[in-house]
Amino acid sequence: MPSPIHAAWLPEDATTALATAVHVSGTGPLVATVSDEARAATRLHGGHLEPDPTAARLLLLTLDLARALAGEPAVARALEALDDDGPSCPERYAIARDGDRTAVVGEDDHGLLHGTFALLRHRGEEDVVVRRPAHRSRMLDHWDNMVSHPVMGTVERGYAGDSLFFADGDVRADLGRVAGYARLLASIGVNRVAVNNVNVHRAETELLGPRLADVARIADVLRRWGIRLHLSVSFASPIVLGGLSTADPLAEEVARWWTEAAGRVYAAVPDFGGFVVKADSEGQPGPFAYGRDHADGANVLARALAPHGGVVHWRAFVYDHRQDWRDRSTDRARAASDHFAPLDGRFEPDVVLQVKHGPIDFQVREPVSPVLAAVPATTVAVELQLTQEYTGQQRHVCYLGPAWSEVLTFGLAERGTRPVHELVAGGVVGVANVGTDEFWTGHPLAQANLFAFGALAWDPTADPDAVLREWAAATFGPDDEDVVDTVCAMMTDSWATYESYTAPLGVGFMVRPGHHYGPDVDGYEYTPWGTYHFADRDGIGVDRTRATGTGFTGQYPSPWRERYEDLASCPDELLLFFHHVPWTHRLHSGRTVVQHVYDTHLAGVERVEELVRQWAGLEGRVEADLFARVQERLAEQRRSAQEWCDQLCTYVWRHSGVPDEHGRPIHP
Ligand code: BDP
Repeated sequence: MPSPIHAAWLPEDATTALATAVHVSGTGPLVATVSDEARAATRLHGGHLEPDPTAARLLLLTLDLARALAGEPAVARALEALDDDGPSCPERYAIARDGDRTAVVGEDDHGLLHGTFALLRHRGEEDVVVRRPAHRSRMLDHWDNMVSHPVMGTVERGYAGDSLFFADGDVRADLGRVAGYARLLASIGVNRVAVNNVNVHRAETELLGPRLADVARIADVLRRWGIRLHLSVSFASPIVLGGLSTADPLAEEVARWWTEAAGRVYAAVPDFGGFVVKADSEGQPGPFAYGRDHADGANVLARALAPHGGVVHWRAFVYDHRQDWRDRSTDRARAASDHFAPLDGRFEPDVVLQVKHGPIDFQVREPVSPVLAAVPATTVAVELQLTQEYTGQQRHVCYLGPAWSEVLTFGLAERGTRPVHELVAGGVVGVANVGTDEFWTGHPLAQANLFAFGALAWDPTADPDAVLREWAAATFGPDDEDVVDTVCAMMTDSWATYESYTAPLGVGFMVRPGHHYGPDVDGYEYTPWGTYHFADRDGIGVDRTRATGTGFTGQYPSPWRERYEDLASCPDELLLFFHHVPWTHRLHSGRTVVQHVYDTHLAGVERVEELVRQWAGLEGRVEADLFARVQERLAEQRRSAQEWCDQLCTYVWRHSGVPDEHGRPIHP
């Protein structure tokens, strides 16, 4: 018998807060969803839906209806809290208690849905809470293929089974799993989902044409949970799908084709979110082929969508993956700013420039991408990666909340005072990490990354440790505090642990080419991909300074350009991202680069051994299937961490000839 699907952070007992006399009323389609949630909970646990608001213990209301019930003290408190909170804002909600009565008041039906789930999560410690999303758009991008790719499978960089949406070249007939997924997403506030891969193959171009009715079926499921569907589209669609001879964005017939295509999509999916485009990148077609730039390219799509309220997420991940590794003047880190900074001000208002959080590619440690501050007249979104392509592929525990929090709160602009989350009017986008796996995410503990994505996209100033605890309590507790404590203790520093035994000091990559799992220090070193560390017998690191290197530091506003330029002020964790230094260069920590590698790698392996022991202590206290799955993953993490450690230490020893200060036997 197949295992049941894990309920993640929404187990049945989480819904008991709804199991009382519940009155639901409001305006908007999501009110029906909230009613259904309440009905299911009351059916399971006792309680009932109560038509008379004065007889209800729990009132779930949209603001317009709440005003009429202001005589109820709990409702009055919620309304007061909303008024005190400042200007109205879609999706906002308040939860207030008065005696044994609770009111959830949503600014609109979306707010009511979020408030209802918040009630389930918070289990009512505070008397009054008001929450508004920091960003209107909180989106997940799936890299799902319709037809299984010979190397990538149905989910590119997917480590959690197959696609939830597609199978055998089609949209799945049964979208039951999608409904369960949408409910999970709604519970963490995600409100947009792009269903297909940014690398668009022939099959997926049809989503925009002959397959629209199937797309509409997915959209119907997502809509029930307040989620708008987006599609990744190929820039060459006018040719591939439309049979035109060109996709030149300035050609009239191309503009007409996109306008008609958008019209067809909106006829099938009236609340369609928009297009996601990866153009002129890693083999995808784009405007460069016609001598046009990316503003020309993005604008033609935006003009087609704008009348319907859609947006184009245009990705800034544009670089030459066929560069000559001997030419040290090229630098992949520079590419996005070089391409997009000069275009600032030229984009249509409905273009969202989607920028990966770092200048390279989701490495365990990168500086924040300077593009986020380089296009002030453009709407930007920051792109994070949940799927852990370079951070252990959901085989290693790696809670990314702290990494994302660092990015979102990093003071990139206005002399370090303006954090990234204030620069991204286009919101936060994440590359999704779920699939058909019974635990959704392959590694059960990787569910925390999905949860944290929602939490931080909603409130980027949230404390990632508090988010972790909330997730762990919802998933494993709240009754068994010990389990929650242990899980948190294992995960809180798991990103730092992963960093400690993999590529050091911000240098990045060093992974096996192609699948990107496990160590291969020189795997990419002599390839065109532009991801080098330049190690030789004298030293290691990429000189990206203005003085002697690629000049990348000059793309940052002050104070970062100066801080990164100067060895004396460059933070240790980014040293090798910005500087080429001798092996014996001394870090601010007091250690040499060589010694840093030895120490951190050995400590990293020890920490993973401790993780194995910590988890073993939970046997019998968490579900057996889940226990076994995590245990199996930890064994692999242990093996892999040792492999990383052996390779890195040996490599550094052989290149530098400098032994470990403590004489440990680390270099065969
Ligand atoms: C890289 C992945 C590749 C993606 C690409 C992207 O290796 O599979 O297509 O990013 O973001 O990290 O487009």
